[in-house]
Amino acid sequence: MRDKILTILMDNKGAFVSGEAISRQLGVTRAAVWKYIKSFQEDGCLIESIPKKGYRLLNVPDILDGVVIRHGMQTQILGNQVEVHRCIDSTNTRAKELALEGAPEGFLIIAEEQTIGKGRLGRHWVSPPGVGIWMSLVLRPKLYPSDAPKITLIAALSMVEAINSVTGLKAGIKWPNDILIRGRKVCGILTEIHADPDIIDYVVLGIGINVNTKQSDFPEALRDAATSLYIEKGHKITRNDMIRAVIERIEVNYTKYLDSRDFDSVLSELRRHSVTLGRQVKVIGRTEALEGVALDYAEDGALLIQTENGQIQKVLSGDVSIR
Ligand code: BT5
Repeated sequence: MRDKILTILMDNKGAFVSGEAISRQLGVTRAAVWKYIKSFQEDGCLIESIPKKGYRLLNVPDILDGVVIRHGMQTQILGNQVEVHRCIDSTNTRAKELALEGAPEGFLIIAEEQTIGKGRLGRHWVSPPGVGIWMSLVLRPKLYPSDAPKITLIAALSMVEAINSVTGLKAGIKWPNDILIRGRKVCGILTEIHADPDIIDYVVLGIGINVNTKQSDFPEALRDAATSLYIEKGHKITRNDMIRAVIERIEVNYTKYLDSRDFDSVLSELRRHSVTLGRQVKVIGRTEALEGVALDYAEDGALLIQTENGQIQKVLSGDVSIR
């Protein structure tokens, strides 16, 4: 009921809707409608209430909310179901739990705060309350497990596009999973998969974005390496809008790839937004470290490094530092 009433108010944002019309449409008493309106106001919604005219929604606070995110979202599959947490260990952990229980493709889990936010290889992802987007999507692509890294790259491309469309800022991709602005990390992606030998069962696509984080919200050790959209833009960004834009871009790029299986066009976009290619880099992989020039991407999205002796080496995963 809460969600339905909020949807009616948002459909009519800026205009009055009478309590009677809402109660008639939803088959509840006017007293019940009033109770919900009061609770929205307590949550920070600016709602005018005038006798004989009704209720007028003027502003919704930037508290993460499934109804607000889904309102006006242009997607078919992704984000049809949204689970929002005030505080959780990790949205990726929760997404894996839900995926194992059969959650459908597109199920979205978001949290205001994570206590055990995860990076790759057991690293910690700093996820303070109220200022970021910590979210995970359950995906079920019909792909070979070896194609999973492509999902990370498609998400990275979608992130750069969404940041640009919402803020006008130009972000770049540091292969494979970092989004940088002015050389500082604004977003990280953690893709985890569960698969049989020849087919993916599910992918959990975890995305962390520093949105309204102030410099002082970052732990000291991260202050030089991390940034946020707020720091770069100079004003706050509405997280609910940003989430909608990210999900929309992922759906476009993800379904386009799955339908066409044309990864080359993803690669050409990735090249345009890369901050890695053409640079002298050091890559620390699972088993070895390499230094050289990041030449290009291979057709599967791996990184091609030309080492000092002229050899070209293919790196499937690793941490890149730009020299
Ligand atoms: C990543 O790992 O960049 C993947 C981060 C994914 C986070 C999302 S949040 C929603 C979902 N649920 C989760 O539990 N995780 C995902 P990696 O490339 O390993 O980078 C980790 C490193 O980034 C850390 O060791 C720090 O140096 C740095 N770092 C940690 N928190 C950061 C932050 N908030 N902003 C920028 N850098 C950060």
